Amino acid sequence: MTVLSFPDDFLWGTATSAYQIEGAWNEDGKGPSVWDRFAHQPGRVVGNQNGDTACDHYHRWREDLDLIKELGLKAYRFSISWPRVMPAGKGKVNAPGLDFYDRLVDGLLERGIEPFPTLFHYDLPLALHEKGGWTERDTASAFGEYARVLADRLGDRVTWWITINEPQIVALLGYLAGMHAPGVRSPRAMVRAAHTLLLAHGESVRAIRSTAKRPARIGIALNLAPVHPVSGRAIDRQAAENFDIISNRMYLDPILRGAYPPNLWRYFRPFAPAIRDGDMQKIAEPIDFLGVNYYTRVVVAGSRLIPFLGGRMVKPEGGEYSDVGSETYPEGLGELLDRIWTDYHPARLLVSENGIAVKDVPDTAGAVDDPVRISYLRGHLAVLHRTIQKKVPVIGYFIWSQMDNFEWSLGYGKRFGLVYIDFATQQRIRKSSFHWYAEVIRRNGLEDMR
Ligand code: IFM
Repeated sequence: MTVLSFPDDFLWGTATSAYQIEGAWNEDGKGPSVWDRFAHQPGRVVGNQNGDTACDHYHRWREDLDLIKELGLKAYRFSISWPRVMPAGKGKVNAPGLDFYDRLVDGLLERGIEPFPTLFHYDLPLALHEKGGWTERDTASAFGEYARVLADRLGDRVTWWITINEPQIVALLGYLAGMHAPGVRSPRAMVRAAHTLLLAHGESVRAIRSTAKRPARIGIALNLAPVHPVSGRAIDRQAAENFDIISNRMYLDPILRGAYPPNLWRYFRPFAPAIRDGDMQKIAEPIDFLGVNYYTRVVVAGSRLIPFLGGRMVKPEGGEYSDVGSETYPEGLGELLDRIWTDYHPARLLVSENGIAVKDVPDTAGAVDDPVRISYLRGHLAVLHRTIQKKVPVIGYFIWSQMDNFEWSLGYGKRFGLVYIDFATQQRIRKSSFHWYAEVIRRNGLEDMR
């Protein structure tokens, strides 16, 4: 049997985020975040669930790190809760909060695993939201201060840093659609939030680089997708271009080219943010890698009745769909990475998230068999292998997620983990995909199924 081998130093990983796994929402001096408040409001999350306990990782982190070691991961991506470290978002540092991440980093290093902290994964300190949150430029400076605190404490041991996870989702779902915290619905707020998030990214790159004691490798994680028109009709193609500009290029262009896409403001003209001298330079502060979170492609049908985007997303018939309704489309990962490499040439690329929600259920013996997830992951890894063969510099691959967790407004019902969590007992069960991935890592590759 032939094996599709990956580069020797390839970073095999998994990813999680603080609010989705930690719990301990009000322990040891942690301040509230926008997600604590949002999830406590009735009707915001399916079944009125919240992240108060989640996977209780704050207390069970040793057991979780042991599972990570057993899996054989080279790297583990987690996020740091800003309000756990700085309860009001700026000013006072909460020592027990910072100590938790210090222990986590040491725990990973002791087990031979490279820590990949993400500084912001949606849980903005509530105190900053009350001063305008991401619509307020000061939040970017506060983020820079927070990044400096982390780099000062962890930068003697951490090499790899991810500044912000999916600014698009924060802007679109948090400030335009109101489906995520803080639940705002305003195009003006969305555009301002996007600009502040990008500024915050730039501020934190500078802060980490100038503070960390060891040379830092810094990137950002963007959720990106190839956008396909449903047909060759001009109206569909135009709608696909609109979607591409608003979801992909609005973030890629400023970070990697130092300018917003030329026709972006035709969508947002009345709401364009005030861009000050030096902003674009700050946003384009050189990064060491671009993190790509890829789940599916987007297929768009044009419509004259839909203002602004000029179209809507459609589900192509005959596709396979996950438990959150996204199409399984592995080819899209290759198309996306090729395009980013050709158009933007970032220093390195990293698949910072890839995974699938499956309705996993333990059998009568308590085992969880998830062949659909294995097939999804295998398909994407085969495409990734081909991409790397073409000399696109992809340095690692992180599965979302290490364990089942709180899937934001969809609650605990949507399971993405390699480890099954029984949320009533907090029992951890290794799924078949866990054993499969351990084998991929052990072999540094996967069997060629063609
Ligand atoms: O759970 C999320 C994660 O927080 C960000 N990226 C997508 C995942 C799955 O929806």
